[in-house]
Amino acid sequence: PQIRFALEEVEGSVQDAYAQRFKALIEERSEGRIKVNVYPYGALGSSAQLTEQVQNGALQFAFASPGHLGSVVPEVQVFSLHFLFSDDEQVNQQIFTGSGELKRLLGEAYRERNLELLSIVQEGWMVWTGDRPLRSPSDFEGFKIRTMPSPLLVEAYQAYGANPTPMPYSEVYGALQLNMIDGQVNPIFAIEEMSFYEVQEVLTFANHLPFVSTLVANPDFLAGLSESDRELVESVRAELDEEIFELQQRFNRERLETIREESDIQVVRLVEEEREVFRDAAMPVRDSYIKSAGERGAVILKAVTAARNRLEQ
Ligand code: 6CS
Repeated sequence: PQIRFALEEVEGSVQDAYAQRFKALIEERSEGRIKVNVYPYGALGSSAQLTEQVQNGALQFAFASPGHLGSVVPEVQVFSLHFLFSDDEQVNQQIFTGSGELKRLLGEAYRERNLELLSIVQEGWMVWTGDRPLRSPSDFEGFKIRTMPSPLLVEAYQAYGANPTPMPYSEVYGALQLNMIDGQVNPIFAIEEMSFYEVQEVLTFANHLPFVSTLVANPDFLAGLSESDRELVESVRAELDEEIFELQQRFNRERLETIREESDIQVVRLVEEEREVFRDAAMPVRDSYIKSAGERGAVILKAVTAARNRLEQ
């Protein structure tokens, strides 16, 4: 069997590290019977196009970030809700990877759209970059921020008073450089490797949302594997959950150092009272989530809240 595995991120990214480890472990443990080819961002198309290619079987594996998937699988926009998840990455890791409800419910929603959800992969806190500090919604007044296209991300920034502007990842650097947008939002490792920090003045940490991607596979491909190959894929996938969680923490820590060495960018960390104002402003988006994701969305929201409360104790 052959696995064509496409990424939404460039070489050196968290997704690339994931895919390289996946390839090494699968090829080694299958003694070369399963071959994995990795395609970094840019080789095969935009995030939306990669998802279509997994759905129609042209690709066997890909990353599909909820920020790009919201109009295909509305339920996945739970990962677009600001301040819903814990402030503690470890707690979120347990919510995402445990045998919990979240993955099971989302898995159903994915399957209905001919996608097999394999893993929920945390890649670090979303950080706002801009030409100014973003300490309160008044700072967002008239601020043109590039977001991923999921409708509820757009709605959250509208609630803060900003002008959200979705565009493909590959166009963000140029748009910042030409001042077509004032800022964007992504984890630190991405801000470093995409060079966004070169054309921005300030990094604002609100820890409002962990960046999450999902590993998806073509369901017919998985069903066509022998039982032992399917078990191999499953065991490697499970093993990588923990390994990549630690790796992303290291990437984000080290690359913040790199950014600080290579630029004089200002770093702002919001205090609790400042975060509170954003949290209040973002609350109505949860109603929109239930409207778009329906009954199952309501159950997902409850399950996340319950898991968070339980794990934070
Ligand atoms: O902002 C984006 O569109 C992208 N950001 C990251 C960190 N990964 C994939 C996603 O497409």
